[in-house]
Amino acid sequence: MSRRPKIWSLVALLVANWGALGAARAFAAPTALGFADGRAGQNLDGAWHVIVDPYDNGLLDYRNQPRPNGYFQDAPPRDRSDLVEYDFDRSPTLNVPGDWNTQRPELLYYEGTVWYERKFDAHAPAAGNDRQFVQFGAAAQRAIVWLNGRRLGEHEGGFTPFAFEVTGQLRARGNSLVVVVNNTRKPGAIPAMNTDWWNYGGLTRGVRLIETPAVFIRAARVQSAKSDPRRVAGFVALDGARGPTPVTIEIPGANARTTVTTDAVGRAAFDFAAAPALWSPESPKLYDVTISAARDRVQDRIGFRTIEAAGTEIRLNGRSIFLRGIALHEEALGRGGRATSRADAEALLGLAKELGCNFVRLAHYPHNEEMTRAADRLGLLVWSEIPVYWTIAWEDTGTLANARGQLGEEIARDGNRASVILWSVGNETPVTEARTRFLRTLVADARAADPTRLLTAALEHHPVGPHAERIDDPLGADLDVLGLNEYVGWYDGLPKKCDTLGWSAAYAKPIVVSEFGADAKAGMHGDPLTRFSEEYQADLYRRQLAMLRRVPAIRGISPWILVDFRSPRRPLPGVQDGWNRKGLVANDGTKKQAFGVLRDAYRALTAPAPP
Ligand code: GCB
Repeated sequence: MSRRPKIWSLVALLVANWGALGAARAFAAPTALGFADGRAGQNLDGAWHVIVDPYDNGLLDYRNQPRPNGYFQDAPPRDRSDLVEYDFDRSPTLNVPGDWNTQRPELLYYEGTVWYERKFDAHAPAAGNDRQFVQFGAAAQRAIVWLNGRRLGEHEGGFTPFAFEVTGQLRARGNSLVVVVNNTRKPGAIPAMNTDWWNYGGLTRGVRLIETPAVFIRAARVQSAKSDPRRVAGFVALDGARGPTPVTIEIPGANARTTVTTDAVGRAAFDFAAAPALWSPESPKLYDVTISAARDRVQDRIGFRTIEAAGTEIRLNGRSIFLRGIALHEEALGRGGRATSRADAEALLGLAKELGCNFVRLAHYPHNEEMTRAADRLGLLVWSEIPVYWTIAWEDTGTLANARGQLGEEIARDGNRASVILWSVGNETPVTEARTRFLRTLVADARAADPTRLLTAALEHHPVGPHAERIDDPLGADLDVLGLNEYVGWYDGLPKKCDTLGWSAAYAKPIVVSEFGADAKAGMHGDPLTRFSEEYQADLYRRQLAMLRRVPAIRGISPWILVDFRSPRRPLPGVQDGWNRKGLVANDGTKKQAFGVLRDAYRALTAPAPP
């Protein structure tokens, strides 16, 4: 199953000047390796040299023709007469992982191309490790990668990992790794032209060299069987196996193990008896799980739980639950910019815990892996999504391929996280036939890739009377949970509208109110009718919570949003200043009144019933 990225002609790529990366062919699987963190290798994070290249000069000459001697060559002048107009070694640096926007003031609004370069000596691989890969946590939004002047491949989609095999291509000394990253918004991309968040660009997640034996475990899913907490089921996929190969899956802490044999393409499914203590928000128990095959052995910390929808209930480990949630962006508390580290994840999710949450919506794209790993440890259930947001080029086959690629990579990366219970395929996408067809393809993909988790999307709804709204989106028929974003009291009337409004749905399924909210600038005060005051936001939360309590099918909420976040759509001077202020907490950590309103409501939900 050794997969090499499909090599396109550089000419085709460049003629379209990045446009080709939106096309279907981009997804010829520079597939990331599972279990990468535990593998031997070399961390390539830190200071990378960069060249900001708004005209794509490093790829194209003045006639817009591909340059054979582009920046990817990373070659010094041959002699003192040679004309070379770039020099990575003397160029400034940016930190990886990290967005470029918040590392240099002049890059805050930059949308375009930046070249990243790093030189490194390759360590000798550990005994028995014959293959090497370079793995990127994410490059926002698209990237082409070269090692020692040789093109490895490219990737589109700014929030999921990818890898290239580099076996036999590394030198002991002075390797040059060059990545050209571009974050230009495009109508055919995912997301497309318009979002309500910052278009952070760059190598926003870590870069590693990874070593493996010739035959290695590329991917595996080890989770509770769909409705049976006494069985563990999943699959394993080997890379490099020449024939049927035994694979052993062990959960020593639960005294359980099984051995299965892979088929001709290196895959095996398994389903074996095991009775681990179940993972839940109250008791987020994780087990060491070991998988071994041939000379390879990987380990992960995995929790076991079941998740099902039954009628209008969501059942965790067989018991009906209410999701006390909050939505958040992947933006670092206190400094803005992309959250990248374990500490960033724990700061954000720690605030959600303080609020009394058992659930978070990680909006609007796959967050970095530290987030879902921290959610596993902290006991937070997760809604995870891809950036199929607002208007997308629904008829474009390349766009669909891009969305399918991002969804597949997200599920592959986080399939072992007990915290993740919901995959969402779209956010507020206006209903048309083409849109619903597109989203149904994603639903079918997600079900095939992961038959155990629940599927959702933030759906459309319409008024059906002066005091009645209905979720009537046709995609609801295909989902397990109906996501609902509603802005009653902010974009839709004033907060008192909540007092008389009722909600219904065309499907007898659980509803999760995936957004409601109001902007408030921390420290700005007024009466409850004063827009942007803390009092307005707090009053809206009270009325919303009262309205939503009247709808029995609502089985969870994730109000918008935990922390204020940067958005180019929010210019109001002195109030927004480029930030969406719907946070319950300002980016500097200041809590607004509404934080207390929601915390008290969540406390009331978990308080023991009076005798
Ligand atoms: C929405 C979007 C979210 C926005 C929010 C807002 O419906 O899903 O991305 O940030 O509204 O604040 O307007």
